Amino acid sequence: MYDKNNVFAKILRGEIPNKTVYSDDNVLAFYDVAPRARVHVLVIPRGEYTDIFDFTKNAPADVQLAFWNGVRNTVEKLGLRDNFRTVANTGRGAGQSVMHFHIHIMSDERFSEDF
Ligand code: DGP
Repeated sequence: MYDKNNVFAKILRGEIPNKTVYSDDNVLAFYDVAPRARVHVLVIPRGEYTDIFDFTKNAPADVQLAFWNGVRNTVEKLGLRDNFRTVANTGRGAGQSVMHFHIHIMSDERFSEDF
């Protein structure tokens, strides 16, 4: 069940400050407070969804489309067109610590040498 007191809900309500990268009616993207890459940004829907299962099962199709458009707009704004990773940790066991659906966008010069 969605907890309205999770930190991202507080960020969406303006109760906790954030460094915004991109914002629109459906999406907020902001820098991760504990970056694990040269660029580390989180993209979240404004609606109340706990994880990727909840979001893809219960969010209306237009909201889901708007979310992915927001992800792309964020990537374009960061200038990361061909050098980034996306991660959606799902469940405590997989390291999800904030139970509001979010996508990590991470980029580091080393990525191009990894593959
Ligand atoms: P996850 O482990 O996938 O649930 O990722 C949650 C991320 O949220 C984690 O990388 C740290 C970040 N985070 C937690 N609290 C805050 C906060 O108050 N502000 C910001 N900008 N990021 C936060």
